[in-house]
Formats: sequence, structure tokens, C-alpha cells
Amino acid sequence: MRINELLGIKYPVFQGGMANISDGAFAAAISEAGALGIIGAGGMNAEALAEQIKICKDRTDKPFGVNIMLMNPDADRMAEIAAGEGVAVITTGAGNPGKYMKMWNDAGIKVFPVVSGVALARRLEDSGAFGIIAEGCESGGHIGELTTMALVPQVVDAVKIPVIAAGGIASGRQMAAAFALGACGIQAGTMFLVSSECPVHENYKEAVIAARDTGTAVTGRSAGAPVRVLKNAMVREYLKLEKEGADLMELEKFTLGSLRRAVKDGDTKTGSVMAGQVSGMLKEIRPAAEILENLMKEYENVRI
Ligand code: TUI
Repeated sequence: MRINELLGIKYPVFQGGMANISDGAFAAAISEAGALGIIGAGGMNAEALAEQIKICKDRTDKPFGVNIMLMNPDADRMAEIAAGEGVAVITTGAGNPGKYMKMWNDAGIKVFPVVSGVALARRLEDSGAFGIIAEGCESGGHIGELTTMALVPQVVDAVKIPVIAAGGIASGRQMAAAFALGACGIQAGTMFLVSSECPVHENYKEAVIAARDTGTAVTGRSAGAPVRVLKNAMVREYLKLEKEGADLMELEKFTLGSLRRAVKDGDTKTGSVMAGQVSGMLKEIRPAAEILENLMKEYENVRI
């Protein structure tokens, strides 16, 4: 069974809960367009999250989700707020949400942790996850080691709950490939970055559209926090210093606040423009409904 049937939504598509980007109005617009909109709590505190959930509820009666980024220092309070607000879905990223699972399940929320490997997927199935989002390293932002092609079938074989594929998916062909790997839905972030409704600075969207296939790089491997971003002057300097063995404090100077600088100020030269490897295939800014209609049309015409 496809995930849209299980959740009562039109398309089997989750919008990745992008930190500092996916606010309540955006998530509502995506849910209205037929996918599952997800508020990215990553760059927020608990009060901001409560406010964005209210905005989302005011704008849509359709199900939506909240992504709790587990490295956020306010994650405990945000976990409680999401539980209290009774959102339909919670996704998590960048860590193990085990300690929140009982609270969320008791609140009747369907929890889909994002994992980048099989071991955590198994553990979270045992802790009561409704489904698993298996995210390959084609994704933008914080990533694991494995590609979507290698990761998804291994997670599908390891668990009995539904698996959503994420990373490297922005077309009907890629969605068909994800289903062939055993996924019952997809999650896309980069594809929605270039939607008309996405509240990132126009420069950010234009940078994604201008990117070529090899336009992304991974910073932070030496620090143990790999993050995929579009190549720019800051990234080239960062990678040079990283290769020369710069210490973490020195590298930190480049990353502190750099995502916000790109998202809010449109500084795509020294800001951190998180985006996935599919950037090279995104060519225009379109309304989310049109993006989704095209995705489904292409998917239905795939012959394998
Ligand atoms: O979380 C993401 N992507 C993100 S979060 C983010 S905000 C940020 N900003 C600056 C620096 C770093 C992050 C931007 N993009 N995706 C989900 C994801 N989760 N990918 C990989 C993982 C993951 C990694 C390790 C999940 C679990 C995990 O397990 C660790 C453990 O405890 O077993």
C-alpha cells in the first residue's frame, strides 16, 4: 500500500522539513498541493515552532508534519510541543529519537524517523515507528554515507513498516526507481526549494537552478558532520582548509550562521546553500501543485 493511502493524502510524497526554510505557511501550501507539508523545526526554538504550527493549521485542514532536528538544543521542548499540538506526522533528523517515541505514539502521532543506515531503522521499528525515511547521501544538508540506491533496499529488507525513500528524487523516473527499490513513498526537499511558495531568498532558488550535475560538495566530513551544499567561494575555501587539516574551531567560522545568511539574505557566495544532487536537473520556479502534477505524470509514463 502506498503511503498516501495510509495517511489520507493525494500523492505519495513528503516535503523534506528543511531547517530555516520550511515554515508553517510553506508546509500548508505543500499540503494543499497534495503532498505532505512538513514544518522544519531545525532552525527554530519551541515558541517559534508553536507559532508556525498555528499558522499551518490556520491555512490548511489537510494533514501536515513537523520535523524535529535532534541536534537542536531545544529539541526536548519542541518534541513536547509537537506532541501537544497533535500534528499528524513527526519526522526526525540528525540523530536517534528513541527517547521521544513513547510520548509521540501515546499522542497518536505517526512517527517517521529519518535514518541513513539499517541498524537505527531496526531499532526504531522496535520502538514503535510508523514508518522509516531512508535518506541517501544525494540529499542536501546533513547526510550519511550510503546512496539512496544502496540504502533503500537494505532498509526495506530489514523492517516490516513502510519505507519512504529520500535523496536524489525530483522526477517521476526517480520516484519509479524508489518504488522499484521497495519504497512506498518518497521525500523531496530540493525539488520543493524551487517552488514558487518556498520562502527562501530568490538568489537561493536561482543558485539551485544554475547548478550543474556536479554543482554540490560535502563540507564537514573531517568534523564528523557531513553537509551537502552548492559549491561557492566559501565552500572552496572550506574544503581547502579541511584538506590542509584545519582544526574544528577554524572551520566553524565558516559555518556559523551560514545557512541563515543564504536563506534570509540571499548571500549565495559566502552563505551555506544546502541543496541535493538533483539541483542539476531543476530548471525553473513553478507552483508546488504544478511540480507535483508533472512528477505524477512523468511517473505514470515510466516504462520498465
Ligand atoms: O537532518 C537531515 N538533514 C539536515 S538537518 C540540517 S540543519 C544543520 N545545519 C547545520 C549543520 C548541520 C545540520 C540540514 N540538513 N537529514 C536527516 C538525516 N538524518 N540525515 C542523516 C541523518 C541521521 C544521521 C545519523 C540520522 C540518524 C543518525 O543516527 C545517529 C545515531 O545516534 O545513531
